[in-house]
Formats: sequence, C-alpha cells, structure tokens
Amino acid sequence: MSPTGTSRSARDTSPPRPRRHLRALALLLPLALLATGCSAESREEWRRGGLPEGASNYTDRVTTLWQGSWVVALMVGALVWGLIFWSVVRFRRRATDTGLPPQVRYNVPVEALYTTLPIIVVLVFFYFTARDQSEILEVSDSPDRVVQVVGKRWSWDFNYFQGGSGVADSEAVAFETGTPGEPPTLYLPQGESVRFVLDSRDVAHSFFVPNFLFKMDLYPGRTNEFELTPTRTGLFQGRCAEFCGLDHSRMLFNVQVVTPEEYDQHLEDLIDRGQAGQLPAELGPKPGLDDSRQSTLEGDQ
Ligand SMILES: [Cu+2]
Repeated sequence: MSPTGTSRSARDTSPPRPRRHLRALALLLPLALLATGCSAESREEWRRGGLPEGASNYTDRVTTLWQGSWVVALMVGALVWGLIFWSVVRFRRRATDTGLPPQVRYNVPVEALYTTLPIIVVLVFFYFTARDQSEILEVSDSPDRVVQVVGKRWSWDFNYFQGGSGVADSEAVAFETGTPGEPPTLYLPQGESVRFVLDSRDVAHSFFVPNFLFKMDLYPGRTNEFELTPTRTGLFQGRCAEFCGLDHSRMLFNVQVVTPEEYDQHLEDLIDRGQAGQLPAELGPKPGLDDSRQSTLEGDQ
C-alpha cells in the first residue's frame, strides 16, 4: 500500500489501521451472505420473505404487506450502511493527518432530513398496516360455518356450530377436545368462510396457524371473533402463541382442511362417537378464576 507504512511504527504509536484485506472482507461479506440463500428450492421461500406457504384468503394481502415492509427496511438499511461505509472510507485517517480533523456541528438540512424521513416511513407503514388490518378483521353477517375455539391450560377444545353467524344464534353440533399429550384436530372446510369465536377457560392464549398467516388472542371473560376462508386442503400445524404457563410449548393442535362434504362427514363421525353438541360444562372453567369471571364465561355461552 503506502510506502510510508514501513516508517509508520517509528512515529505513530496507535494500533495499525485496517488495510487492504479488511477492505476486501467488507466487500465480500455481503456477497457471501446473499449467495448462501439463493439455491433454487429456497427461492420461493425467499420471495415470500420467509413466510410459510399460505393457506387462507388473507395470504396474499399479508405477504404483500410483509414484502413491502422488507423492501422499505432494506432501502433504509442500504442508505444507512452506505453512508456509514462511505464515511468510514472517505474520512479515514491518513498517514499525513495530524491532530483532530475539523470539528463541525449543526447542519440544518441534514437534521431536517433525518427528522422528516423517519416520520414519513412510519406514516406509510401505519397506513398500509391499518388498511390491511381493518380488511382482515372484517366479519360478514352470514358466514358459512361457525367454530368456537376454547383455549385452556394446555390444550384446546373446538365446538362446531351450524345455522347462524355466531355462537348465540347457532346450534351446537359436535365438539372435539384435546390434551397436551393428544393434541386435537380442528377440521375446516376448504373454500367456505368460517367464523371463529375465541374464548379462554383460564388465562390468555393465542390461536395461531402459521400457514393461515393469522393469529388472534383468547382472553378469559371476553370473546374475540374473526372470519377466514381456508383456501387449500391439507394438514397444518397450529399452536398457542401467547406464553400461558408451564406447558405452553405443548399447547399444539392440528388443522385439517377438507372439502365441505368431508367436513360435514367429520361432524357426523364426531356425533357417532358421542361428541355431539357443545363440550359438556364439567370441563368448563378451571379453578383459579374468581367467581365473577367464571359466571361471565358461563353466562356468555
Ligand atoms: Cu396457551
């Protein structure tokens, strides 16, 4: 590099400055990081930004929001990293430098820029997130099916309803119940809108099916609802996404999306197995809640 390097140690006691090999490393590292993820089979997953393959009518909307957020984040990242590297290289200490560089302060245009740009970014994020969230949380007056999901430490109960838009105006048809050792399977019909009515028997849980790209919390004493249409048949994993105690990690369930005919047949099968109607009350709220919350839970249903 510089011929002055040989005599540097004689008059400079500071540690050696980064040299050519460090500069090469700085250039190669981002390339190496990019290259590791570009095999053919993972290209589709990269396109989705690491999201699982979608299976609900919200998939496209959520994926687009996620991809857009990544694009903005990478643009901001590239700008910040670019300015950092440019400053590091452009204003590095040179062999001929002596003493401190000129000290500057206050640059109104730059300060105005880094105040307004983040505000604009946050407002754009907020707009698109709020728009998509209100679309996704919309419920119709006449869903095709109604399912009540009841969280409990540490498993799930599913009550299948028919003939209305919620639990209050529908008839309980059949139920499924699970334990941490035997996770239950929730059946859903492909291509039909399903109203989910979420309740908890004890503490806060969260109903999460990664392939639906959707989750919503379950609270004791409060009913949450959302509507969703499964778009493809298959077996999917579901889990609790709210830490709820010792066996939270075992609070799993399966989601089996089938044709509407198979869905009806499954309800028939449950009835034949003696699982008709709603889950019996003796499996209801567990000890640990005070009486007012217990009665709210029972009174609502
Ligand atoms: Cu839980």
